[in-house]
Amino acid sequence: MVAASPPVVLFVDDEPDLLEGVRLGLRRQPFDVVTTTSVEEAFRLLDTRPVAAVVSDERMPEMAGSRFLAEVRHRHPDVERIILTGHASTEATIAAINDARVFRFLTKPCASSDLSETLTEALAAREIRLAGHDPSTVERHVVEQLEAALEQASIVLQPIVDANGRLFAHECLLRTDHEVLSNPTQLLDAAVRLARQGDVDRRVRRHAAEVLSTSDVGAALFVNLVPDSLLDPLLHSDDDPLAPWAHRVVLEVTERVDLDTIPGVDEAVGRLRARGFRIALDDLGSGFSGLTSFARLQPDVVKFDMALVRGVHGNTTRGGLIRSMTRLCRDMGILTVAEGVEEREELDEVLRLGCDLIQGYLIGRPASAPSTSVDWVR
Ligand code: G
Ligand code: MN
Repeated sequence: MVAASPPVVLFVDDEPDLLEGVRLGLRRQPFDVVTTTSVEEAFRLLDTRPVAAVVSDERMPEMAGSRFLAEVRHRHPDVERIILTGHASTEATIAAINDARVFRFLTKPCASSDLSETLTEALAAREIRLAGHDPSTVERHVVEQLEAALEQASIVLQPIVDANGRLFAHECLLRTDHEVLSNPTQLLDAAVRLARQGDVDRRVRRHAAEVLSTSDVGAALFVNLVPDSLLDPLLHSDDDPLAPWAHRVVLEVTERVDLDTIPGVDEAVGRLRARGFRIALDDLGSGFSGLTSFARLQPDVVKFDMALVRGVHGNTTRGGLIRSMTRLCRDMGILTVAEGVEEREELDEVLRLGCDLIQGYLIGRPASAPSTSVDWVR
């Protein structure tokens, strides 16, 4: 067997003297130290070399270290992150923990022994974390398949109408006809396995922005996000493709994921709202963390899962749940959507129960272009 090459640790700091000290202090450690004074160069190195951990200064001329590390987390989720700073402001600390999820927050001056101890721990933690799903051990062709599927993935649009049958909005849905990853669920599963969900969502947001700039979709466009993407630094910046359209975008977060597993989610949702985005709780009633997520997100829109809508006209429990939720939502100024409406009876019943908006095959199927008229059968 060929011995594995030592892990690479990248140091980013605008003080060349500090970097020189680090190189000296760590020269006997079982990892390769690479240094740079520039964030731009750091990204280039990360793209071209198999870096295992990044240690970054907080105050740098190009961008805050915590922001840089948050970006590293999204572009290279398997790279361990550590902050080394002389000025630990509360704001920087919060960003380092919530957005960059650093392994450790070190303060200057930091002894070489502390530094090497921290790095040893970080690299060991990384080994354990990757043992389950290390992209380098995943067969190369899975990565290639994901990339090919992502490349040719597109979005389709499904109309959402109001109680009078007027077009209100569309929901963006991912589509793929890749030969292996042939449906969105397979594509998303592969993305999760390779820690690339963020890439999928970014791609959808790019398509969504294109749709908004070229077609009439109604008052709003609903865009699904995996909950982790709520923390994507790009989404919180003016560079996100959806940034100019925020006031017309409703970000859908599914109740199927426990928000407790995403630290800092409340604060992130608050910042997204401040940017103009509205938040929808998707799939409510599918039987996961529903009411907990409801209280947590305080959504602008609630979407009842099709499991709740199916056969609602003949089921008093489902009907009762929808009735009380629509009442509560109305009192709280939250819009309600009934999803997956397929039958005329379901439509009549959800409207009677007070749903504001309707989506489903009965109204319109997902299609590559937005609907200009809908099949309204009242
Ligand atoms: O989780 P979310 O609600 O975003 O999922 C929407 C999915 O439901 C899409 O894949 C869409 O094609 C599908 N869908 C939309 N309307 C209907 C419907 O009326 N019936 C069924 N069975 N599926 C639907
Ligand atoms: Mn949805």
